[in-house]
Amino acid sequence: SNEKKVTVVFVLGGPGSGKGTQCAKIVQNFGYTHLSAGDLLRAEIKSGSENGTMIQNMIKEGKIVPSEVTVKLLQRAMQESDNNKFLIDGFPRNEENRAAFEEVTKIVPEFVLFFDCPEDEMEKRLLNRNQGRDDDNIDTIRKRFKVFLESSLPVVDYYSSKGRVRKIDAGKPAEEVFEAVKAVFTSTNE
Ligand code: UP5
Ligand code: MG
Repeated sequence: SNEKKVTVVFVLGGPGSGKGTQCAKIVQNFGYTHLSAGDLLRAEIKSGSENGTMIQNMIKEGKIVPSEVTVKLLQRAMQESDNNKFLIDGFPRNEENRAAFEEVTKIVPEFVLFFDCPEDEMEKRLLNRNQGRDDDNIDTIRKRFKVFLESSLPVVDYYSSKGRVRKIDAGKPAEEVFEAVKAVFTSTNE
């Protein structure tokens, strides 16, 4: 039902910082359900929804889809799940996203896992990914980096000022990054 008590961790970091990779490991070890906002939006395009073309165009330009759309997808995914622990990956991406999620769901995140990675490393990873994503070309990648710096980092700063951010050095090999992630999820004073 709507009244289900849930635990949410926001997983933030630049494009290619390793959010999806690390979330898969967290799922295996800590019993969370992984909800990638980007994956939900890409599934919405594929499903042929009336918003599909708008979403596709925004992703191609590295722009942030209106909160109304993304919050609904996240809320539906949480309601349809039997779990009550969620990793929300790649959301909120701007102040509007953050405020809308809070207003609609009344959920406050337990903490924010922030993957801090140098831009040249992220660029290298994205150009090597080769999974046919429309936005993994150098023009769109540059736009994604710009939006991340201008719109998404301020959200990290907001949670930082509330003492909610757990920052991870994400420029290392995935297994080493996960050692630091594990320490966050096993520490008692979250
Ligand atoms: N890789 C991962 N970790 C590595 C490591 N430690 N060392 C070496 N390589 C590593 O990783 C990227 C690549 O790097 C992979 O090939 C991986 O094997 C390798 P991944 O784990 O996929 O990184 P991730 O941070 O998830 O990168 P992603 O590209 O998914 O991040 P974005 O934030 O750009 O993408 P997302 O899907 O979240 O959003 C895409 C677009 O959707 C946005 O630009 C926006 O237009 C739209 N969107 C919204 O509008 N609103 C939302 O709320 C969400 C998305
Ligand atoms: Mg991802």
